[in-house]
Amino acid sequence: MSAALQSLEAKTADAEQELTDGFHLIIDALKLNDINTIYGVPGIPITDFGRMAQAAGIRVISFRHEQNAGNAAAIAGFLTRKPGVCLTVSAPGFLNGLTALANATTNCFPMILISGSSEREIVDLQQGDYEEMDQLAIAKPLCKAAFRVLHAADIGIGLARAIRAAMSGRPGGVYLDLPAKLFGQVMNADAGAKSLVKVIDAAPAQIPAPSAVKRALDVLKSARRPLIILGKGAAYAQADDDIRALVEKSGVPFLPMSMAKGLLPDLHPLCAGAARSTVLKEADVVMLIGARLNWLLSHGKGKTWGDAPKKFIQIDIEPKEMDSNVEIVAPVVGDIGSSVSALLAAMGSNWPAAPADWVKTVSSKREENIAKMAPRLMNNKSPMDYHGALGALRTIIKERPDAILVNEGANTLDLARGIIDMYKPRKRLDVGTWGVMGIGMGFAIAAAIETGKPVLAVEGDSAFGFSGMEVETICRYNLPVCVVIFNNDGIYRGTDINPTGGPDVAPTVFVKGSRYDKMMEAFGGVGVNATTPDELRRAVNEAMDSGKPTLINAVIDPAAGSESGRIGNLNPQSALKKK
Ligand SMILES: Cc1ncc(C[n+]2csc(CCOP(=O)(O)OP(=O)(O)O)c2C)c(N)n1
Ligand SMILES: [Mg+2]
Repeated sequence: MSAALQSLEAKTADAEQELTDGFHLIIDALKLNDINTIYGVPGIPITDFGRMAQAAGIRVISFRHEQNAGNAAAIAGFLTRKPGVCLTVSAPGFLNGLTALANATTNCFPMILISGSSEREIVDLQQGDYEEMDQLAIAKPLCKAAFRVLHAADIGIGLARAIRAAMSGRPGGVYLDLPAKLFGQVMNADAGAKSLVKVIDAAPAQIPAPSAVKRALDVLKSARRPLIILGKGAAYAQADDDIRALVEKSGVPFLPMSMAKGLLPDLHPLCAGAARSTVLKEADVVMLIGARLNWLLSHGKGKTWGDAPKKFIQIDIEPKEMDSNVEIVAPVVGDIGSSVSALLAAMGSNWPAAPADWVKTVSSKREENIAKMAPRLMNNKSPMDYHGALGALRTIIKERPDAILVNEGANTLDLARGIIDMYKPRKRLDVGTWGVMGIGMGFAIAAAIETGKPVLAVEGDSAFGFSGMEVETICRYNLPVCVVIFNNDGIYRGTDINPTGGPDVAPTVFVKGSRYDKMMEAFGGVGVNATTPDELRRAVNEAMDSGKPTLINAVIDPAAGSESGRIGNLNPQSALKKK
């Protein structure tokens, strides 16, 4: 062989070794940005990608339905302040993930939905490709940003844009469309490595203007009945020490929204959680920290807010949030961490304590309400009512404040929120802004994976049904998740009847006497049927001690609940007489 030919062969071999492709570039780009877990469901065109990602050391958690994988990614984003990634196949898998993406955006959780997609040439001519769908166009209105990558050389930039969009400003969901052809595209390995981007300072601090801080403090100082409302934005910010310092330095009673519970302990002397209606009605100055005046706060007006004139101070990273429902007299636009620390600094060392008579009014009301509830929580009825069962779970969380509580349902949600005190930040994960059913198992799985802490999922029997098949996933990964199903035979109550007397049951009623615990046993987990608070307490403690996947069927009196839990007033009423 001639020397020239030999050298040509060597060069060709080198060149082959120095190729990379779409599969590897996506994996390298994720790892470069410390994204080490993917939640998803395999299939064309992303099956091999999942295998390669696992081989490269990324944890790939496979679900039974993309909506649950998407919810897992979303709550991973909330817990870690890094975008959670959900990976799906094209059209139907993408659509299954989309509800979670939209929900993440509504709740301001950073998440990236990555979906494989079919051949652009065929999709765009609508020639009927395998799983044909213009996914980018469909995702766009439901998330913060949507991108498609067509060339391997753009993977680095594509992922960088997705990460920045998900995390910066108000966080939210991002869609990243990866057509099948992209995965196999090859390019020079060196050029590929150089094309990757490590995102620097993905959520840059947004410092509030000093004049805005001063204005806010002037309003707060003028208050006779001040109130601080903490939203899940405040929990997301992980500025726990400063938020606590702000509350304590000001001496102002605080009301935590559902997922902000535990930011300061619910038993803190300034917590107004058990005096909610009093403080909303009577406060004259309300400082919102990472909380929006949406339906959950009755839009800041109407009966809930009483007749006393109100002034609102609002701290939010999104300027458009200001004046969205009522006038905000002191907008503070900035990230929560920077804003709270600026407020603290500007308060100085001799900030006057909040008016003592107001603080006393709030704490008396709170003690009165807590005392009223106490005996109901100790009842040992069988079948259980909500209060008896939740009384048991409340003690368990008190003894295990590090456990994460996932919660969905109607009565099961509203009563658990009020009854189970939280002691630490970001330990309560629930249905959020939309009140969506179906977050349960996805949230529970991601909470266990991201934090390593035990998880207690308190689920209405209807709520559980939306993601129930994932108990197999919980068993497969042997996660320390204890699911308690409040089984009252249906939605709100199990007692409705079909007025026609026909064979179909009423639309809100399920099979009576169901044994959800047997589902868990089918996959090798522990199943328990609990009929009294004592049995329930014992079973949950055992599950939390052992860390074994457990499902407890808690038998609840079908007549115990009320229509829509606490929000029955939102149901439209017929003006016609009931027939
Ligand atoms: C995706 C979705 N579908 C439907 C609803 C309407 N919905 C609200 S609560 C609920 C279930 C309530 O029943 P359950 O979980 O058993 O709780 P319970 O009140 O019986 O304790 C439903 C279906 C919803 N919120 N989200
Ligand atoms: Mg129910």
